[in-house]
Amino acid sequence: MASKRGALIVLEGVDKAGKTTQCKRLVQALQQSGRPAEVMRFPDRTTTIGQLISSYLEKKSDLEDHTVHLLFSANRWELVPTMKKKLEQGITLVVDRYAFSGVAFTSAKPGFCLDWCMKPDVGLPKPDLVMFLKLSPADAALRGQFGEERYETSAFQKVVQQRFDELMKDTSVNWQVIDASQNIDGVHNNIMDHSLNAINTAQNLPLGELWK
Ligand code: FDM
Repeated sequence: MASKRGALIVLEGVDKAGKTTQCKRLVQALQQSGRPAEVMRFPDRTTTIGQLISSYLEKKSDLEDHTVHLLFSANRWELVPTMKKKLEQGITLVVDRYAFSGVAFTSAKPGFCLDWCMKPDVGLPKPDLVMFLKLSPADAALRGQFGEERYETSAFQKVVQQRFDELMKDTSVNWQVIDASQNIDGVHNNIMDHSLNAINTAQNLPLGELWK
């Protein structure tokens, strides 16, 4: 009998919602309970494509808006063979941002629609669970200043949130909204509950294809 596959779990959310902290906490908790798990993040800045993206985000280079959108997508596609292999080996992947950030951020720019932005990511491995860490702009402001990278302004993040709201209407994706204004442990417990459910369900199902 083939061994059971791992689950593909994605964390999304606006800046300052605590995605990166919660991804690490989740992977640690899964490992401690005897479930193989690894963290991944997009953009993956370590690849050649990732380095182009990183330099763009750090404002060290400029790239045309369509071009950078396609690079973000290519950065996911180049990791797909690795992701599939790990999932087949029974490893649960906890992913910090995925195609949903890709669509929300580019479509927040003038002249871009959701539909065009989604196209390059159609057919990517479909997450078994996408948790959206929701934080009001007021609570985000209490957590300190935005950083220096591109997109880190409250006006842009507001439009990004609206685009995420549009994406969350899609019932073909298993969206769960998490109240990120709770303390770190409270958020973690919520995330752990949803993840254990997803892991149990996913092990008996084939991996899906996103937006197909
Ligand atoms: N981002 C992230 C995009 O614009 N498109 C994408 O496809 C992805 C995955 O890059 F501002 C944006 C979102 C964020 C930045 O920041 C990455 P972090 O701090 O590395 O998550």
